[in-house]
Amino acid sequence: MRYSQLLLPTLKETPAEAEIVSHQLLLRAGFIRKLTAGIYAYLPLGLRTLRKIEAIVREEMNRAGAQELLLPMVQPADLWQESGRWEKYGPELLRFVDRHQRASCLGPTHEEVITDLVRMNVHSYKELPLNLYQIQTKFRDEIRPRFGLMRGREFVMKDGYSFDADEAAAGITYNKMKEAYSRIFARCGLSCRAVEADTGTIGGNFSHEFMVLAATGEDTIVVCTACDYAANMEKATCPPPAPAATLPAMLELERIATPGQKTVEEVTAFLGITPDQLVKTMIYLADGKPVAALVRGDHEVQPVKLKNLLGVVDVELAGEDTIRKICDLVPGYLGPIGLTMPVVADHQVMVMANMVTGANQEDVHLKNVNLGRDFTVSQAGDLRMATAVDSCPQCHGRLELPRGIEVGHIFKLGTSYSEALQATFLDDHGKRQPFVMGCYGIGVSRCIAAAIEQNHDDNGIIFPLPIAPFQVILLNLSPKDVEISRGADNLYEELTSRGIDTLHDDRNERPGIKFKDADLIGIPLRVMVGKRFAEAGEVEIKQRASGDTQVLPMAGAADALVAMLDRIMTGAPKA
Ligand code: 9G3
Repeated sequence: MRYSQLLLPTLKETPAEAEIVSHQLLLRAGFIRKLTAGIYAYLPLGLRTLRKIEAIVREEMNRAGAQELLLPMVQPADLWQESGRWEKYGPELLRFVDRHQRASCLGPTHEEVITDLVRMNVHSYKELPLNLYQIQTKFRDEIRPRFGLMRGREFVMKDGYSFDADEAAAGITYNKMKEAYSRIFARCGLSCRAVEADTGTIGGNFSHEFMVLAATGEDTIVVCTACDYAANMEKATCPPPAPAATLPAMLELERIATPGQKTVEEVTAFLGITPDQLVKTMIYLADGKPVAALVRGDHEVQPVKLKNLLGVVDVELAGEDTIRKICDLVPGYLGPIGLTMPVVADHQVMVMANMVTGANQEDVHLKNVNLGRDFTVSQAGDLRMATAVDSCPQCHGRLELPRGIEVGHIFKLGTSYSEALQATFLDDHGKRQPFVMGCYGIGVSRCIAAAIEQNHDDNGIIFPLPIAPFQVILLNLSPKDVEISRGADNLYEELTSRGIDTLHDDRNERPGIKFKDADLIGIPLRVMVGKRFAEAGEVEIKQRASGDTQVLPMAGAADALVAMLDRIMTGAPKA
């Protein structure tokens, strides 16, 4: 490809609306352009990168025995009414009616569609196991799309769905997918970790997320330094405390004036206590109804754990005006005594004695509050975020809490969809059974952003070779010089004939511009043809990732580049 004919509108300045580095660099490097909120066009280099990731996904999915199909983007409401999800989703599900007034939606995922297809076309256990996938544009009407390809409204997903005769077979399929995912992300040059994850709204009870470790990741994961334990913070279990041998004697309840002291820091400093002697009362609206959640002063509520414990669909922290108007309470001085709403407590609170809490009165706290005597709880459980001082629930080793970008999520679905849609097959005893399903997603477009978050420097993107839009960028540093240009053209022809993806920067621009653009778009290998070629018949090769450069005769350049590419690729996980 010749740069002079390419639509590659690089930018010097960072667009203001781009907050994270991958969004900034994708815009500056001319890979994407925004059409409207959360919806992007892929320009030629963006598309080449997308296609390279798709190719790796396809190879590994096919190797794992899955077969590719393509499902419609527009879906009829009646399948979602049959599964009971039509009412379950809010405005994130983009609904519309067609010209015949048929209720429809743009596909955010395809469980209903694929289950309908299989119930119509698969009838016997002899046809199982069946693993179907597609790579397709999804639409989810995010309320606040941002971060470019990281959280768009329209995005490319590989979504796979498996159908097995029983749980055991479904478990084998799940593990095959887990292995395939690890290979996919490794081959994409992404440092990725599979972590136990909450299943969210999809149902089922078992899932893993694939997290690309990056400081700008939206998720926090809990990783053990001593064993293979790894879980999303929403799922990571905090072991219940060892029951205290003997609880200290209950002291007399005391009211204490704490004027203007609201936060944990203020109250502990004011009273000369440590956070683990304080109990925080956090008020949430669980499916709209107020609930008080109690955690120790040095802990934080994990909302997904609270949601799962309460068995509700949605929990959100009550704002100050809700606390005042609806609950008739005082933010900053909340406590568990005398509440009319249900009170749930984290395990750690259940073993505390003589705790400090708010008094549910402005400027007042209580000392020596004791469970049982002064208040009761309706439920106790693991409600809190894990911390770096907790020990691993699996081996008691030391934990780390890195941030990650979710690029994949696989689920054991069980029979929730096959039962809802009466999708059954005849088993080997001629008995009708619901398919045991699994579903497997990869955010293909999000992988581009994740790769950049994990591989960049101040000069721009540093693409892992397997997903780079080109393998080599060839710079003609003296486009006005006929001999040097001929040298560059010949090398370009030779590299291309050797099957090397080469971008030939033949523009009438001075070298500095070409160096900056080459670094910005992050092509792994740069080869320069300039004065050195005219004087000594030599070219210079520079590696984007390491910065290593070498000079060698034009004659051996193509062989050397082929060898370097093989070395880098063999360094990468096998194809
Ligand atoms: C919706 C909307 C948003 C959604 C869903 C449905 C997420 C929804 C979960 C999944 C589960 C798996 C197959 C590929 C892997 C992920 N957001 N999910 O079901 F209507 Cl608006 O999509 N689906």
